[in-house]
Amino acid sequence: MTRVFQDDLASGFATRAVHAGQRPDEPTGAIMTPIYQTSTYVQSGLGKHKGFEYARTRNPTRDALERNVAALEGGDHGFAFASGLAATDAVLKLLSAGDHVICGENVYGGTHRIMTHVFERLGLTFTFVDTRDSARIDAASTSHTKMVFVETPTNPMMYLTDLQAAGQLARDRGLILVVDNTFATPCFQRPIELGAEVVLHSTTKYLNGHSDMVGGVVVTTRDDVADQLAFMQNAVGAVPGPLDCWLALRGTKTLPIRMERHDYNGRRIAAWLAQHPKVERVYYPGLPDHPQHELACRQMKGFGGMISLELGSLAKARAVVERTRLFALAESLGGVESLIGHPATMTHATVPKAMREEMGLTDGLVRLSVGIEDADDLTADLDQALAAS
Ligand code: P1T
Repeated sequence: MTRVFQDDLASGFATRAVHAGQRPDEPTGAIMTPIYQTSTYVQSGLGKHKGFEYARTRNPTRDALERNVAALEGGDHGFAFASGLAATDAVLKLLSAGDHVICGENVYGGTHRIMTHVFERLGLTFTFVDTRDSARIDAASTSHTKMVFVETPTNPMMYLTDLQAAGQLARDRGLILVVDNTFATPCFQRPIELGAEVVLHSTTKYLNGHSDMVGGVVVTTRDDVADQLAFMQNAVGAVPGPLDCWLALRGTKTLPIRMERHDYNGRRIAAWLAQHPKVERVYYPGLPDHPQHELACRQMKGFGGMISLELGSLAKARAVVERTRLFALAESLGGVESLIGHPATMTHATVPKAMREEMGLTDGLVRLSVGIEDADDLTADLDQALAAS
């Protein structure tokens, strides 16, 4: 199990991003955590080792990443996994057959899929509710409910959950509140400070920030949950390799300055899109007319680079996503480069159409992951693509 270095928690966020969880390498003084590319560790005698026995169980590069992200989130323990979905898998394995989970109705399509196509078959039950209204969490709770799982802002509708209200509700009912903080990142939102006990990420996205690895991480404040996650990480084995941990760790060092730029570009492009005649609606919590803008200002320090827009039809959406040049048509998000996607046929294709439409995820919806390029170049690219729609 990887516990944060307590003294790291005393420093500011940007300092933590660069240093937390890392100390110069003992034998060499290397300032950067080495990539410990090894599967096992020599033992000097039976039961005599340096805390590392086998690399599924522990790896020093992974330890550094786990401590770093745990410190950024203000948690006590971190666990890295081979993907964001492997992290979600480990979190759901805290539960047993018969347990009930209340999940936000809008989550990443793969999150909905692992719940309904994998864990439902194994005996967990799920109720998907619109957690923009926290009273619905309360209403869905039964004597079997153990966990509340939310994304905020959601992928791709940018809906928010009031984390303080959800945290209070979860505490009152003895439920674990799990927050997927992939979109906001700890730079802009710290769910643990608002009442969550478990935070998870696809590190593939903003934490890595360079679209060059796939990974996930779970952070918790609870020692009992940490014990179970450490057990699961070792017993199931969905662990990331040391190179991927190193890439994610390199990414988190620049998280604050990247997020500042994603946020600057995101605000500018959202405001520009909002006045564009071809755009029916823009979903971005930083816009004053986002229905939860006031909540966004309260629980987030910035709004980031994720924007969704409604163009009115599949044909119009196709015209735009196939015509942008700087915005590359691709799955994923959170990298320095701008991406454009069509959630209904890409990231959320496995979510039943009726459920997609219920939450506003129409065939005309397009999602942008705004990178850190020049905002003027990005708007020019969108302008020429929208002209064709
Ligand atoms: O792709 P993976 O690292 O397994 O992460 C899954 C995941 C979890 N949570 C959120 C909020 C996500 O957005 C994702 C992955 N999302 C995409 C690949 C996407 O394009 O939306």
